[in-house]
Amino acid sequence: MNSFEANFDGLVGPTHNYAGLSEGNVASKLSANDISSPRNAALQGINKMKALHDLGMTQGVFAPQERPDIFSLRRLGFSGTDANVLEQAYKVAPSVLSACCSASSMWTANAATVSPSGDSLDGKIHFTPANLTNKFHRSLEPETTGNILKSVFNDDKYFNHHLHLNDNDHFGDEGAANHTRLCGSYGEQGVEIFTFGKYAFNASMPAPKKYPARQTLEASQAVARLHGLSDDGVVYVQQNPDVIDQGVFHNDVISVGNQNVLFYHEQAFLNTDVFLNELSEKFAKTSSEQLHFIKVPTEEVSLEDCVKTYLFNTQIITLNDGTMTIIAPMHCHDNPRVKAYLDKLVTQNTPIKQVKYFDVNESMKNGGGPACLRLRVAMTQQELGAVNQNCLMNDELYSNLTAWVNKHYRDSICFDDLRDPSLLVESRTALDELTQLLKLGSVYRFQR
Ligand code: SUG
Repeated sequence: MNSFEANFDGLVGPTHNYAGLSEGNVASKLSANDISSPRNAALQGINKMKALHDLGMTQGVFAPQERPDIFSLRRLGFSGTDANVLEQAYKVAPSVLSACCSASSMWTANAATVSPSGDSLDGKIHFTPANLTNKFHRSLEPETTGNILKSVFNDDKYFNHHLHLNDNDHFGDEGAANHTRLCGSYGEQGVEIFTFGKYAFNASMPAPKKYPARQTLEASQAVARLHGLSDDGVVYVQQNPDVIDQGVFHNDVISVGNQNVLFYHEQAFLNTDVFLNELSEKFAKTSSEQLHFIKVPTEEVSLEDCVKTYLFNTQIITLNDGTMTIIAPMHCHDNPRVKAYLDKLVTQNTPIKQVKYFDVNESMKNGGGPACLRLRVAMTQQELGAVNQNCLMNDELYSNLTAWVNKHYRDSICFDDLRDPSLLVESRTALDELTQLLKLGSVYRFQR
């Protein structure tokens, strides 16, 4: 295969905890203040990466961010030694402390939007880190995300890196969580689907009423401009505001695409017919493959079941034999209606032929399924050759990462642990070692 899709999964960081930080994300709110296991969370993620590698996929590893984010706490007025900073924040602003300790960068679907070289005017792969402005804890991520992306994709002959969009709700951008791409073969021009939650400059247009729309149309348009995408290579579609109000905070909780397949819930979009017509027309200009629109009706799987099981936060991957496999969380297996749907799906006339279930429960409890954990980068062999090879999963990296987690990560964390200065030291020691393992250079502030 000359072109393919690589998945870069976010490694869960050493401070992984449940802080209930994400209004609009049902699982995050439900798990607030539960005790987390950073070690299990990281191992679950690494095991998923290894399993995809074993399936013959190109699998990358994306480093976590430094947390506690002492630099942000100092910026917000806490001072003294690092231990004083943590203690003061714990006493007077516990919510700020939790936010500055979140390991949320593990959900790399939100790290950036990536456009492959087949789509861009200059023939390079484009990366724009997401500004994640809607949630304070996530808005701390883009700068370091940019550093890590530049270190992994470090060759300007092939890769073009942009600055994240302006940090303002008008340009709220959640990266690949609201972006999917249909194509014939991965290396050819495809059609990029940008899903948005609201219009930034027109309050009279439809928008959710209860929960925030995290992505604006204007942000999506800016990313498409930066990436040099042609009008024929882009479709914008608004997410149904009612589903956002029912807990579908990102589009990848309600639809997912791969090559010639779009798998979506019937309530996912506004003006679905107009959207699918435009998509079909544009797709037909780029590929002669037959398009498969797999629509899941509410009567078969309710919206509530989608949000609980993350049926659509699954990865659809193309194996080397050309068939597609769904990578699903165990929650889909354990829900009889969703399991029955998936059992039926693999017998039908679509490219999807099997489902594999994974335990990513530590991530699911914060609203992140298998697809949230990965950033997709469609690329050619040549482009892969220009990637930092130390970040690509193989048997050796798997055992090194497993040993690294077992050496540095705690078994459990609760809110009170976040003020512990030794957690900061442990976390920095671990990340410093990781940057050597992955040969990333000094991507963190504490290293500069
Ligand atoms: O941004 N949860 C993340 C989950 C992101 C899922 N990503 C995608 N759907 N692509 C979020 O809401 C919860 C953190 C906490 O509550 O401790 C959190 O940030």
